[in-house]
Amino acid sequence: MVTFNKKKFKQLFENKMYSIYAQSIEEANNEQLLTILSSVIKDIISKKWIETRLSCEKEVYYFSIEFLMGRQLKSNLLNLDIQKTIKDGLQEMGISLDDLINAEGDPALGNGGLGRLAACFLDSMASLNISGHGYGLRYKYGLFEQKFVNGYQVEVPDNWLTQGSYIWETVRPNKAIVVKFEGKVYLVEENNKLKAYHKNYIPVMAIPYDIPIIGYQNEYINTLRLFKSEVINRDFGPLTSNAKNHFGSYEEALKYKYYTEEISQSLYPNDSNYAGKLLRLKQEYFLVSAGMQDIIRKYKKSKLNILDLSKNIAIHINDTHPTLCIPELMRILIDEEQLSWDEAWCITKNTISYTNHTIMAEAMEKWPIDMMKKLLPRIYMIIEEINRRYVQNLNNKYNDHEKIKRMSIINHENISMANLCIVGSHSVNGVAALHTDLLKKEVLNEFYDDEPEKFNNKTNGIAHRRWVMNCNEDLSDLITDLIGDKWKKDTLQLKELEKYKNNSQVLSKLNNIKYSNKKRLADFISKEYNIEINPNSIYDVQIKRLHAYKRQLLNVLHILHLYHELLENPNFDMEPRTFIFGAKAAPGYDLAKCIIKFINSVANKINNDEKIENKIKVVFVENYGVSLAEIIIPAADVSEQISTTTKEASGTSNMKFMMNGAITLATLDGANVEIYEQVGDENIILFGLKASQVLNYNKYGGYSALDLYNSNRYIKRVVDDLINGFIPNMGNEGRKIYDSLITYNDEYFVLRDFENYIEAQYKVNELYKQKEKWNSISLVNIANSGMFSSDRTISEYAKYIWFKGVR
Ligand code: 73E
Repeated sequence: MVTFNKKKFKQLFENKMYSIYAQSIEEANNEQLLTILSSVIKDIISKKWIETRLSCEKEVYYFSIEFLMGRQLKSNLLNLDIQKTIKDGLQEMGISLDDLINAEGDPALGNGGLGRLAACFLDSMASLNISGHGYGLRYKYGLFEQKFVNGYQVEVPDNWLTQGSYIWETVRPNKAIVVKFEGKVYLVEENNKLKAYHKNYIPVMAIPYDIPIIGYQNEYINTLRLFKSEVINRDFGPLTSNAKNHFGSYEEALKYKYYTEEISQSLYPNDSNYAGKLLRLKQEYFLVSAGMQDIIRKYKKSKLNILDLSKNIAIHINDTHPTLCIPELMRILIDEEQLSWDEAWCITKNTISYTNHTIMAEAMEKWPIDMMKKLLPRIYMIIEEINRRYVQNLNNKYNDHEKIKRMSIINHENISMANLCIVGSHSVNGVAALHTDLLKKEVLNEFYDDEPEKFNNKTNGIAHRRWVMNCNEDLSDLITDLIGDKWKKDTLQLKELEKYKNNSQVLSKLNNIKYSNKKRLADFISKEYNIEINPNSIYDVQIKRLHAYKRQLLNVLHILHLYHELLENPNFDMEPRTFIFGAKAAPGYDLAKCIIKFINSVANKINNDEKIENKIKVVFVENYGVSLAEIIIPAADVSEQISTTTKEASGTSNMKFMMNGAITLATLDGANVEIYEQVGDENIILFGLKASQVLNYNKYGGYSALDLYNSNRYIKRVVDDLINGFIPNMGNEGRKIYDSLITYNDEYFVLRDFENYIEAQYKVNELYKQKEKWNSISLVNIANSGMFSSDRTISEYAKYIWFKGVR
């Protein structure tokens, strides 16, 4: 696409090296070479980037408190279609492209699925020629780096901006925006209208850092804009008259500097949990206000009518973290654009759409009224008025005081962000069919009954370019050899692969690719962890955040079960297995940390027990993240998707594994249900309680973990291992886990599903013995994974939410 060749590239590269570092290429280290390469690429794309920014189609803005982007170099080269030119050019200068690809840092500005989804969506929007841009925060510290010390998780700060800057970003101080916190709001009547004056606020500067998002071979480049918080004037110059003078003294000045910089200092390390901290609310408003003001400023420059905002712009909020987009847009339209309440409300609702990602009660954001009032006085007034009108409307419809209390945005001492989102947007979607069903029928049922037309499902998807084409090049080439390359832009074409499901030659090629990916991972694990694993063993993988509902505990209890079987009966028939875990626990999540210690201790015992002749190996990779996923997933045979049914809204690693040919071992939870629908009974291994059974237990009780423990000797055997000293080198972690199962009656039904899980695992074992059948199932999974591309997901968002009636 770009008119440029190897010779020109080398010239550009050399010149850049001189102008930036004033040194020869030979003297540069990998970090510098990478900086130069990214800078050359930014030069190449700059014209196209500007052109995309000036496009005049309807624009989408995706607000997310997390973007888990992963490394960018390889993906950018693929999307620009310049890998070969760059690789050869570098080689002639004595530089290895692969070394540079691996030298790139992996920005961890997200916790897990939610942040990674946002990154996949950016990739798909650009690749589908949608003018869709991300707004997020430029955290100085991303998700902590995980280390294991004696099997315990230890958190180390993730100082990812080692150079002070990120190679793909462009800072735009000229586009900085002021965000106002605290102070007092005065309502003054002027010309029969109430006007709001915000005085004595604390101003915080939002500095935009732009990252190009390059579409797949379509010359389309969008922007991820991340804001950094700073003092209002870098030189501490005079403030505007409205702002409180915070630098009366040196001490005050430093306090103010701390106040501002703290906001984008670090990512909250919680996944599916809500902490309720003031700083988090500051982060949320900072993101929202900076982004919203930026959008409106640009919109006004374009001279379009503000009353037509929703025709030209769609704003999407990724979970409730950016909910304040709703009152912030109201504030701008009323206070700054002088629109009436009704006009502003209509525009706001028609512009904003919302995705719900979880039904877990502990993740639901509720902000104390007092906190909101003090931090964001004008925003609080607006929320109050939204609520007053909404409750009035409900009162006209329903004669049920309790119901109205449950539905109102403000109740007791709190503001419910989910309720505000539903009321203030035109679309509410879940992230998998089952999840959306639960929203409609259970969690948000009263809202659904009230406004059914708002609710819809958009099953998640993944960027197949990163998760197959880039991380599994051999598989990608095989697919292209078999069915041509149309699948790269239309993954439903993968279905064509199914005709090879009985073709031994193709299946053998697939097998060889899996084997070489497994070998690559074995080499990596040997080098990094000094553990030797057998590439002919079954690679059984569970990689995701550590959470009780995801049930890594079920997995490790099954490993113990196998271990006992092997010890008791040396002829016990099992294929060699390598169990691979990767998971970070939130630093304050005690039970999760106990489970990490337990898995590490089990690994240590089993890996060093010669009696079992290497039949089982357990590897817990340290510091799991995007880059590790990229080498683990292509090597996986079994994809562990074993959450307690109803708890995992969708899951997305399940889709990545499937596209790479792993066989799913799953409960019928989240998007596993849809994977099952795609492949059918023969090509997935299911177990565990159904959603209706879990809901019944939750509503009516009737489950006793203790009874199960007492009546099932296999259950008793592994549960006792938690406390009887069988696993050495444990503190009281075993006891805590034991209590969660027995004393607190096993909230996530680990023991209830245990036997069924063992049976399912036995099926895995038996199937693997029939290697050709296994490979055939693997192929069928790849062939039916097309619907799980985020291109499909984004097309649906575009068609049914963002461009409804426009395109
Ligand atoms: O099931 C996943 C889902 O695949 C869900 O748990 C996750 O979102 C993924 C993408 O849709 C999720 N993360 C959060 N809530 N749901 C969350 C909550 C609070 C802070 C950070 C993330």
